[in-house]
Amino acid sequence: MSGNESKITHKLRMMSGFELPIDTLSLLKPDGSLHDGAKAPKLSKETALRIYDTMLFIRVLDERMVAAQRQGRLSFYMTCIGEEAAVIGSAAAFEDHDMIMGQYREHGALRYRGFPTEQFMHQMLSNSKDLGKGRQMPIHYGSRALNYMTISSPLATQIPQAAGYAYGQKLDGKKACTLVYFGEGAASEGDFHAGMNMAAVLKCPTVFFCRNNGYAISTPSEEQYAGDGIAARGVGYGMQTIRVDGNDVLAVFAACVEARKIAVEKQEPVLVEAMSYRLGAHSTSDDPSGYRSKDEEEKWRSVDPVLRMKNWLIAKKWWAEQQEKAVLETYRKEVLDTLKATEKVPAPALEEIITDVYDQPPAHLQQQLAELREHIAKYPEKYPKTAQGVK
Ligand SMILES: Cc1ncc(C[n+]2csc(CCOP(=O)(O)OP(=O)(O)O)c2C)c(N)n1
Repeated sequence: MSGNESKITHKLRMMSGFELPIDTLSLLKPDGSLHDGAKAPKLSKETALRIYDTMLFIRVLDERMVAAQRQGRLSFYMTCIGEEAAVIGSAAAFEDHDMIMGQYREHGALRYRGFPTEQFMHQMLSNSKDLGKGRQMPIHYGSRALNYMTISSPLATQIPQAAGYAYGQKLDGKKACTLVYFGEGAASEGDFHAGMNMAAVLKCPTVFFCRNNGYAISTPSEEQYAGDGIAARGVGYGMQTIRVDGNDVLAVFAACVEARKIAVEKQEPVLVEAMSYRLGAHSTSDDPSGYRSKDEEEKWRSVDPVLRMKNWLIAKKWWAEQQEKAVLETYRKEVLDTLKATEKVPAPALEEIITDVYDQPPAHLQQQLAELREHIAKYPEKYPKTAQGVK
C-alpha cells in the first residue's frame, strides 16, 4: 500500500516514534556459542579465517599507528577498535566488484580486499608512492583497483554519492551494488536524507551500513537523535531494513549477505544498522576521558567482537591460541619494518599538486606553483621534506 492509499480511521490517534521498535539480530554469545534458536550463516572456514586474520592485522595496525603518532612520526590516526566485526564482517559479505564508499573508520574493509601494508603507510606518510600523491591527510585511503572510493572528510558526502553510483550500476545492468558506511552522527546530515530518499525512490542497489558506535566525537547517541535509532529511518524511507548486534560477526555477515542479495537481485536499497561501541578515542586528537567513564568502556570491552569471534573459531577447532601469538608477532614486525622503510620514501614532486585535473594546467595554477616554489626555496627549513626536491 502506498502512502497515498492508507487505511481510513475515524478516531483521532497520534502515533509515537517509538511504537515500532526494531529488534537487534544477535546470533553469537560472548563465549563463542550460539544463542538458543540462532542459526549461523553459511560461512566457509576460509572466509571465517580471512575475516579473523584481517581483524588481527587491523588491531596491530591501530596499536602501532597510534604509537607512531605519539612519537611524532604521523600527524593523525583513527582506530577501528571495538568495531572490527561490524566493518570486516560486512565487507566479507560483498563481492570484489561491488563498490565500497567509506566514512573513515573502515580501513578493515579495505584490508579485507587486499590493500597492502606498504600502501597504508605510503598514504599515511603522504609520500611519492601514495596512490593519492600525498594530497590527503592520513587515513584518507582509496583504491581504484579494489573498488574503494577515496575517503573524504566532510561528513556524509559519500552517502548521496553512493546512491548515485549504485544508480549508475543499475543503468549499466551490472550485477553489483554499492556498500556505503557512515556513523550514526553522520546520519544527522542533510546528505544522509538526500541519499536515502534518492536510493529509495529510484530503487538504487545501495546497501547503507550505519555503524552506530554510540558517539559522534563527544556527543552520545542520546543527544544525536530522537526515536528508534537510525534503522527507523530506513523504514520511514520505504527501505528494507535490519538492525544487528555490531559486535557479533555472524549476525553482521548474515544480515549483509541478505542485504546484498536484495540490492543486487531486487535492485533496491537496504539499510543495516550495526549497534556497537567506539572503544578507542575518536581520533588521536581526542581524549574520551573528558566525556565518558572507564566503567562504560569496560562494559563494552567485555563484549569485544574480536574475542567473541576467536571463541567461536576455537570452539569449531578452526583456530588455536598458539597460532594467534605467531600471527600477531608477524604483523607487529611487518608493520614496524614497513613504517621504517616508508619513512625513507621521498615526498611527491611539487608540480603534482596541479596535475590530474586539467589536460594542461591553466596559467593561473602555473603561476601559483611558481610562487609556491619561490616561497619554499626562501624558507626551506619550514618545508624540510618538500624542499629537497625543489630546484
Ligand atoms: C560536515 C562535517 N561536520 C562536522 C565534521 C567534524 N566531525 C568529524 S567526525 C565527526 C563525528 C562523526 O560521528 P559518527 O558519524 O557517529 O562517526 P564515528 O566517528 O563515531 O565513527 C564530526 C562531527 C565533519 N568532518 N564534517
